[in-house]
Amino acid sequence: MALLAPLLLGATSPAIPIDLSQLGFQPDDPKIAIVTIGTGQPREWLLVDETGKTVARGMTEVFGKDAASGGYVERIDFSGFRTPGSYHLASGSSASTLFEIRPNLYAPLARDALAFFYHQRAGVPIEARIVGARWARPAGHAHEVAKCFAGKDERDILWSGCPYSLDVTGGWYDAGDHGKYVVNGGIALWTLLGAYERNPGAIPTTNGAPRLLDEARVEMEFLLKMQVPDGTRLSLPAGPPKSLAASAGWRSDPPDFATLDASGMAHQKVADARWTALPTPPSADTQERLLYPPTTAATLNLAATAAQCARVWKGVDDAFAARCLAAAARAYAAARRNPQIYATNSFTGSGGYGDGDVSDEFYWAAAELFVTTGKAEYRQALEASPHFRVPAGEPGWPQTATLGTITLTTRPSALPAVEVQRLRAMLVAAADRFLADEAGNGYRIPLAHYSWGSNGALLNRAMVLGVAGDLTRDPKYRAGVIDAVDYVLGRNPNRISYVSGYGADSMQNPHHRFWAHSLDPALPGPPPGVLSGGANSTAMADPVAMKLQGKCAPQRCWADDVHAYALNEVAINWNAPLVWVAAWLAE
Ligand code: 9MR
Repeated sequence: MALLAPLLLGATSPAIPIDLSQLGFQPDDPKIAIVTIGTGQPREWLLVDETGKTVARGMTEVFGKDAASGGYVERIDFSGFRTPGSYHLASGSSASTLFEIRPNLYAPLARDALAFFYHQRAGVPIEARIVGARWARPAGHAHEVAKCFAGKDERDILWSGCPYSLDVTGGWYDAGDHGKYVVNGGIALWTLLGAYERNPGAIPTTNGAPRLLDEARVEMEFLLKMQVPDGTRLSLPAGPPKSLAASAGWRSDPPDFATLDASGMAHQKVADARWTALPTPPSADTQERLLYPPTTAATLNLAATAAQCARVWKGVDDAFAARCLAAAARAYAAARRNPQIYATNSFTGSGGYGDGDVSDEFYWAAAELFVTTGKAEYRQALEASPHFRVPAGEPGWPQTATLGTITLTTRPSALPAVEVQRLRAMLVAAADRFLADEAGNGYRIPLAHYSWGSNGALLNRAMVLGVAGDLTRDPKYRAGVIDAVDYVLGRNPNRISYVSGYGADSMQNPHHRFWAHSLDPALPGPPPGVLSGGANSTAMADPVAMKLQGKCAPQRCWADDVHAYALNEVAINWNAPLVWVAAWLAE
């Protein structure tokens, strides 16, 4: 006690922190903390309760020099200690802040992570009675009737537009910007609906906050509005990009335009004609809103989620389910008719979400449609897809095959049991590969690369680990999910909880046009439960990231700065797996 007192009170030189989840730990879960002042030899650690009594002790495990964090890493594993209470860890001159061991840690996180989607809603006021006065705001883009982009784009490509306007009011803003993108809306919606399909009671909401299904419906209704009316012929770049060089990817010059039947396709996005300044509350956006050309990828995002909608709302709202099914079938047929209409990276004012390989979107849509309808047409298509055989990978907006495989392996369908078993083994193998990545970094997380939205990637991996846990009942997958969530909540070399409002030191200044308190004190910071994109050492596009480039170890390439859009933006496709994973952990 006497020995530890100075550390606790900070009476001497400040102790070097011990990094751990700032939310704490559940009694029966693994409990890992990281010490970064290394001697090369295992050292004693102490777990100390609030009265100063040492309640557990052990020796650190030396990992050593860690390229991912740039530090010298030792681990404290106190998983065996299960008594609820408040504690801190100490080892040599290192100490942690106070943290809790207690049951039922994750339900509030799941609820707040879901509330993010309500905050991001377009077209409706965000009400004080639900979010509190601080985060209430008037509706943004309340009557969004948009025309198609027409004229010359940034690369001097001439677009002829379309003969209609669409009322696309509603849905969720994608991120810190006010774009509404069908690619990305799709995966985010699928993930929320997946949490619901897995456990309809997963997230009990309180205080009038929207229920999971009601929140998901907001985006589904929007995606349906983005569908091209029947009988529409449009001039679109059709076919593969002119340069097939892999390095050029979807950024290469588009192919020649052709006039084709675009009925049933989905527009890629509706967004501002020009980037708006920071901050711009949604209701203060005066930019023209435009529909951007339909793409095969967007069309398949609509087909997949509308097919999922058709089974989720069956028995809940049959008319809506039927509307979804019809839209899904139309979208899928439109994508088959126009299989190579890719987004071009040539419009300012919004993000690209360009994807030059839609084979995975085709597989995903076919899988969702097959599980919903049992139709042979969809079964043949998914079985003929390479994604039915190749190893499953990390889900993401450009890589949606694993979403289809999750649906095929966790929802009842007419797929033969032997195929379901084979696909389950494929998913479990993917989970095992993610777990294998833990050995490669000192903080022991199931991730090996830190690109734009790395926290979202990590949580998508955690979702796959959760599915593997469901399929196998092997506790190692829950341990992997905890590793991922602990990292996001503070067990990282930035010593930050990347989830606003969760932990003593949490993200405060996301790249967001409304939660931009650091730019305008009249605006709020982020509400609780919002996930920062996270460390990014590979696509350091923003001015803050550029300054860090070459100077940070991958996990440290991050800053809590409103201008750091490549490091500290928030997005629906990143918060969605946070919802999924927190709900899974809360069970
Ligand atoms: O999440 C997207 C990431 O994978 C891309 O590398 C990046 C650059 O194209 O764009 C990210 O998505 C952004 C989108 O384009 C616009 N809204 C904000 C998104 C998150 O930063």
